[in-house]
Amino acid sequence: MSDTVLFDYWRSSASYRVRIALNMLAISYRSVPVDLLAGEHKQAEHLARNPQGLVPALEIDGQMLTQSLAIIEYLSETRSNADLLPSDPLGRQRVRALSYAIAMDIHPVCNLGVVFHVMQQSQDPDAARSAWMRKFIGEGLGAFERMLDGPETGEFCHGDQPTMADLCLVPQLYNARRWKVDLSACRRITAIAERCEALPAFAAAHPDRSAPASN
Ligand SMILES: N[C@@H](CCC(=O)N[C@@H](CS)C(=O)NCC(=O)O)C(=O)O
Repeated sequence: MSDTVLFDYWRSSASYRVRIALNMLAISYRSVPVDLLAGEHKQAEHLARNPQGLVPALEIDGQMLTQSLAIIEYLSETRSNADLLPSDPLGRQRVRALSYAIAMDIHPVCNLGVVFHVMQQSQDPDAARSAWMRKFIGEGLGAFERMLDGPETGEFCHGDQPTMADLCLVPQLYNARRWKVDLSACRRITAIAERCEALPAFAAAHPDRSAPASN
């Protein structure tokens, strides 16, 4: 069997999602850092892995895969021990809706390239970045909290075991804390995240576990 290699960046939330999935499915892998701050993701070596110039990229089963949610769904479909998506269509729809609310609505507007652009337009780049992050993460997680207001929510976002939605939520919450987003109205989110963070697969994927020594 070929080596599984994750090309990632320690603080990338899309990479963090995939690290959790690999850990949950007990897939051993090697991590190759792609330094976003040094622009390595836009260099030819990484563009050959992912023409979008984004992380993560996962080399597995002799293929190079991109897009974190598509990777998670692939792993779910090909690994017999995987149950990251529910077996019923309505359950899958809900887990995807929760996942997309983060990965397609909150995450893209808070991406490095977007935020650097916002900073360039401002006289006070750091303040502009903090205000931007707090607005979009705060509003997005507020909506996510309301999406969890239903009987399908259990110990985790959907039922009583972690699904792809939890794999999206925990990295997004890491970012929310980093930017000091007010989470006082997000009780369900914080309780679910606490349960997730206690699980070894989530703990081992935390950015602090792969942070470079200088951080
Ligand atoms: N939809 C993609 C998003 C990937 C993505 O945006 N990755 C970020 C890090 S979390 C990145 O590479 N950003 C580099 C940039 O914005 O220049 C996925 O889920 O894999």
